[in-house]
Amino acid sequence: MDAGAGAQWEKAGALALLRRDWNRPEVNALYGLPFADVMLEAQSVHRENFDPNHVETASLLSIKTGGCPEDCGYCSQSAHYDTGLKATPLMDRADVVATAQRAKDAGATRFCMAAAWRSPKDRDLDQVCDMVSAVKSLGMETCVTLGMLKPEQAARLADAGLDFYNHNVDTSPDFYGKIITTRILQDRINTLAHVRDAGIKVCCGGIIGMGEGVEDRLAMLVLLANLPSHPESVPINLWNEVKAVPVNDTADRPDPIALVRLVATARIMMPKSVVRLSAGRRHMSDELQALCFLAGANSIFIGDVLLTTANPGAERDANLLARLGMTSGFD
Ligand code: SAM
Ligand code: DTB
Ligand code: SF4
Repeated sequence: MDAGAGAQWEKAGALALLRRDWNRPEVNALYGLPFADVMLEAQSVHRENFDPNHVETASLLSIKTGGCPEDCGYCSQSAHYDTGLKATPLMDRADVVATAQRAKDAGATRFCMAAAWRSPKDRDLDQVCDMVSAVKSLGMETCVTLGMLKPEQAARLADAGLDFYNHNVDTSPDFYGKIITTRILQDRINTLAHVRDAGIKVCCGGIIGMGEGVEDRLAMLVLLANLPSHPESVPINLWNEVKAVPVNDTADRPDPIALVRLVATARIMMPKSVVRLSAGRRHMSDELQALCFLAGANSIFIGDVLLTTANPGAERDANLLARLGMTSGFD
């Protein structure tokens, strides 16, 4: 490792500092280190902050599917594209709770409820708050992702006992307008601030493989790591194909080594955040996932489906974690 990288490690390793002043050149340099060096740094940071042999297991449920007024160019649920997805209304609380119980029995410790809304209506929020309280009483961590929130809506979710709110920045500031035109990045940042102010933990990350460059991926990490506080959870999604959405025209499956480098860089920049290898694991070999865990990824979604697209089944995941000697909610 060269002296410059060593200096960065000193800073990243001094955890009290939790740096939020990352700049692009130093992040480019970290990302571009020889593979063994960036991996060593990432693993060192990881071991200082987490059990490196443990992976968190979360489960997703789409509680309100499709018909979304936003035009996110990657998403099956946007009403702007003819993706063939059947829209369904907000689920009943009893069905959500039964699904959460099954997810818990199958090894999930966190239950994330997602709705295809630009922002929730107040009457919808009443129902979601009831779902949050009920799922929490099963002994699971709760997460919801409902689109943009007003400060009072975030406060109501906090009162219901919500643990995490997922709201992704999705990509770099420069690339944002190429994939979404119905909102701006600042809208996302405003909601993240309302969530924080309400005392809810933040889950915030993005998607790769939409045609963005490595520069965009690193700019996204800089954006995340320079937020007023690091998100407690950072999901890194590999774009899961959806037919008839604009991203098909630009999508480009990232080099697997580039994905591992990105995970390692995220781990170094946000040492105390849980980094989730989120959507797209069905496209990853066991070996690639193992490298991502070595690089500091320590959370996955389990179950056959994410929201509307496929995920590796529990059998494959449990088998992989067992071969790696990793503990999880499967145990
Ligand atoms: N409507 C809310 C929102 O956008 O915040 C919540 C649901 S939305 C489906 C949650 C996240 O899923 C998006 O921010 C995006 O990062 C991710 N996502 C959506 N479609 C995806 C896809 N095809 N592949 C990977 N990630 C995807
Ligand atoms: C996140 O970052 N990934 C999850 C969760 N947050 C809500 C969603 C992944 C969705 C993948 C596409 C689908 O299944 O529709
Ligand atoms: Fe709607 Fe969320 Fe899909 Fe965008 S990502 S279209 S906001 S459901």
